[in-house]
Amino acid sequence: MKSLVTTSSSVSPALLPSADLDVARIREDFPILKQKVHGKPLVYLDNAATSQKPQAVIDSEVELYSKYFSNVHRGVHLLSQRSTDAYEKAREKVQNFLNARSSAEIIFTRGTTEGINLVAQTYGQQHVQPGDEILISEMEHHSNIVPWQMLCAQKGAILKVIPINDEGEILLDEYEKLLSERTRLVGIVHLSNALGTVNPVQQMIEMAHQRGIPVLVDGAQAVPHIPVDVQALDCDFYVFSGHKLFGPTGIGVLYGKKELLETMPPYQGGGDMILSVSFKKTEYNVLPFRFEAGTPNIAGAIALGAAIDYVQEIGLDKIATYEDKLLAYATEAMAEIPGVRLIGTARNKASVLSFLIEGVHPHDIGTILDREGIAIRAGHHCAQPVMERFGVPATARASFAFYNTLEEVDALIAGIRKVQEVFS
Ligand code: 7TS
Repeated sequence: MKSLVTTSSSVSPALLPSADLDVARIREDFPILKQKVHGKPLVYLDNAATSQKPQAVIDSEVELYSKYFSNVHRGVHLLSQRSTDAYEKAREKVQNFLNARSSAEIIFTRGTTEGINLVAQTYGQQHVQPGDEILISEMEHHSNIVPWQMLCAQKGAILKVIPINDEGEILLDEYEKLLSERTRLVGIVHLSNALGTVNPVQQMIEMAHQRGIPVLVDGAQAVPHIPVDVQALDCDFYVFSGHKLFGPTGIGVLYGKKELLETMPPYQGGGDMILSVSFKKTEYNVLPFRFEAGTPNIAGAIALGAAIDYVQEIGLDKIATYEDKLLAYATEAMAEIPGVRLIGTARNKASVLSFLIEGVHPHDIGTILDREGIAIRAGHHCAQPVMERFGVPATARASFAFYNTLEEVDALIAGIRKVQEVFS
C-alpha cells in the first residue's frame, strides 16, 4: 500500500488549501466532530446528506427554549413578542443571505422537498394545462422529479428531461431545443448531490426567460458551498434546506419573486395564513404568512438564522475557495488509485466526490470505511435516473464541508486502499 505521505506530497502545492480559513479553529465549534467512531477519530464526509451543527446553532435552540419560547404572531405577552421578533429576524437573515428584495419573498418550509411540492401544487396547479410541459434535468434529486410527475399526472402534462454528457454536464444545446411554447416551468438543480456538477443556472434562467418561462432552482446542495444571489440569478423560485446549511432539520426556505407569490393560491389552509375566517368567506393573509399555515418550526427558523450568521461570519467566498482546493486535492489523489472511477467529472464541480471501486459494491466501501471512522454515503443518493444514466445502481460518495481537512482526505484515500486490500 502506498503511504499517505506519498499520496499527499504528489499533489502540487498550488492545490493546498490556503491559510485563509482557520479550519482547526472552526472544528472547535463543532462538538460532534471531536468523537471517535469504532476507536478512530470521526472523519465526517457525508455533508451532502446533512451537515453537522456548530455550537452557536445548538445554543440558539437552548436559549430559545430556556429563556423566551412561545408561539409566534399570536400573543401580546412578552414571550410571544420575543419569539415573534426572533422568528421574523431569522427571515430577514435568510433574505440577506439570498439577497432577496424583500423578506416577504422568504417562505419558511420543512425543507427543499416541501418547497418544491409547494410550488408544484400552487403555481403548477394554477398554470399547467393538459399537454403542457415541465422541464427538468437528468441529474435531479427525486424531490425535483416526483412532485412534477405528480403534477403532470394530475394535469395530463408532460415531464421533459434535459440530457447530460458523460462528464455529468447539462447539454445546453439540447436544453435550448427542449424549451418550447408548451414549457410552463424549468426545474434545475444548482449543485448536483450525486455528481457534484455546478450547473450554469444563470445562463439557463436567461434562456428560459427569453421565452417567458419561469425557473425554479433546487439549491439544497449549493447554499452551503457557493454564494447565492437570487437577484443576480434572476431565478423565480429558489429552495433549500436548513439542515444542509449547518442548521436544524425540519426547516427550509422557499424564495419566490413577490409578483409570482402574490398571484399564487395558498398551499395549505389553517391558522396564521388567514386575515379573517367565517363560514361564508375566508380572506387570506399577506405574504409571506399566506404560505405558512399552522404553528411554524419556530426553533428551526431561529437556529437556521444562527447558522446563517455563522457561515456569513466565515464568508461563503472563503468557504468556496477552501472547498475547491480540498476537492481538487481529493480528486487528484483519487485519480492516482488504480481501479477507482469517478462518477461526475464536470469542469465546474463542488464538494461532492462520487466514486466506484472496481469489484467492490458501494455499500461494502461504506461499511469498511465506517470501521475506519470515515462516514460516507453509499447508494443512489435519491437520484436514481442519474445513476441509470451512468449505468450504475449506486456509488460511494464523499462530500465535503469547510470543517474537513487535507488530513481527512488522506484518511479517505488510505481507507479506499484498505478496501482494495480487503477485496484483493
Ligand atoms: N435536492 C437536492 C439536490 C438534494 O441533495 C436533496 C437532499 C434534496 C433536494 C432534498 O432535501 P430535503 O432536505 O428536503 O430532504 N439530498 C440528500 C443526499 O444527497 N443524501 O441525503 C439527502
